[in-house]
Amino acid sequence: MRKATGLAAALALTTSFSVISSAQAASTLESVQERGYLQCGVNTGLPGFSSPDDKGNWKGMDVDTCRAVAAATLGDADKVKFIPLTAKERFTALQSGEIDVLSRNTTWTLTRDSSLGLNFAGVNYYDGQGFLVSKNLGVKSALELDGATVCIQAGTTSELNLADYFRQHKMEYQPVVFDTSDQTISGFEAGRCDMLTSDQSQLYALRIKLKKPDSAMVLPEVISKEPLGPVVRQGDDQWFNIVKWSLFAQLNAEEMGLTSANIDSQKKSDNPAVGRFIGKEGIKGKGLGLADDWAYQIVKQVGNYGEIFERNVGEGSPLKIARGINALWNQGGIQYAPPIR
Ligand SMILES: N[C@@H](CCC(=O)N[C@@H](CS)C(=O)NCC(=O)O)C(=O)O
Repeated sequence: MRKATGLAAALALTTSFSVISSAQAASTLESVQERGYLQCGVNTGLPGFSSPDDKGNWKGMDVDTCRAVAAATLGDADKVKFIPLTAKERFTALQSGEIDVLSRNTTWTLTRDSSLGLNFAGVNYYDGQGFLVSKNLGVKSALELDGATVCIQAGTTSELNLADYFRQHKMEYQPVVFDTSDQTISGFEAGRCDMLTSDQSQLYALRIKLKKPDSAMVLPEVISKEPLGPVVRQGDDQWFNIVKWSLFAQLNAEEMGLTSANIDSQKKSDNPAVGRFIGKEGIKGKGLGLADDWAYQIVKQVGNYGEIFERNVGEGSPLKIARGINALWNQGGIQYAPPIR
C-alpha cells in the first residue's frame, strides 16, 4: 500500500478531524438542556412584542415564542435568558451561536432564509409596512408625501420597501436613519422627519411611547408583506422542528379550544386528538426528541395562540390590535398549522 504523503495526507487528516468534530458537536437541543436555559434574541424594547415591564420581566408575543420553546425543551417557560438585539446585530448573534433562536419581529424573506445560513421556523405575526405621520401635517394618504423626510431604522426590510414604494410612485424622499426604535421615535417626536415608516404593528407600539399619542396617526397604506417569525441556524433539523412545532402547538391548541385554564381538565378527555396533543397517545415527544408533554407544557405555561395574541397586542393590551389576518384559518384569517398526529 502506498503511504499518503503531502496534500493527500493533509486532506485525509482534515477529513477525519471534521468527521470527529461533527460527531462530537452538541446539537442545539443538547446545549440548551445541558446549560439549563434558552438563549433567545429579542427586540431591545417594542411594546407588545418584546419589552421589559416595570419589574424587569420581559413581555410580548416574541418573548412568548421564546418561553414556549423553553417550556417544550426544559419543561419550564421561565428558563430563558433574553438577549436584546438591534436590527443590525440580530443575524450575527444567531450565526455566531450567541443565541439559540432569534425571536425579534423579523421578516421572513428569501435572502435571509437562504444566503444568511438561517431558517425561518414559521410566522407568529403577519404584518405589513405602514407610515406614521403627525396629524399636523394634514395628509390622509402616503401618496401625498412627495419630498418627505422619513425616519427609518437601519438593517431592516423597511429600507428597501420604502425605496421601492417611492420609486414606483415617482416620488422623492430623504431618509433619516437611526439604529434603535427609541432613537427613531425620538427623532420623529423631535420633528427630525415628516413621517416614520416601519411594520404597522410597530407603528402602533411606538405611537404609545409618544408624549401625546393622539398627535400622530397611522396612514391607511400597507406597502409590503412582513411575515414575522422565529429564526434558527441552518444545519440542525431537530432544533428547526422544535421551534416550528412550538408555534404549531399554540395554533392547534387554539383550534382545539385548549387553553392554559382548561388543559388540565382535558387530561381525562377521550378525544384522540386531545390525547395526542397532551402526549397520552401517538408519536408523543419522540419525533422531536422531547418529553411527551412538550405541547401540554406550552399551553399550560404560556397559553394558546389566541391567548398570547390577546394579552400582548390584542384587546387585553394597550395596543388593541384586531386579530385581522392573524385569526385562525377557520375564523377568517390565515394562521394555519399542520396537525399534531
Ligand atoms: N420586520 C422588519 C423590521 C424589524 C425592525 O427591527 N424594526 C425596527 C423598527 S421600529 C425595530 O423593531 N426596532 C427596535 C430596536 O432595534 O430597538 C425586519 O425584519 O427588518
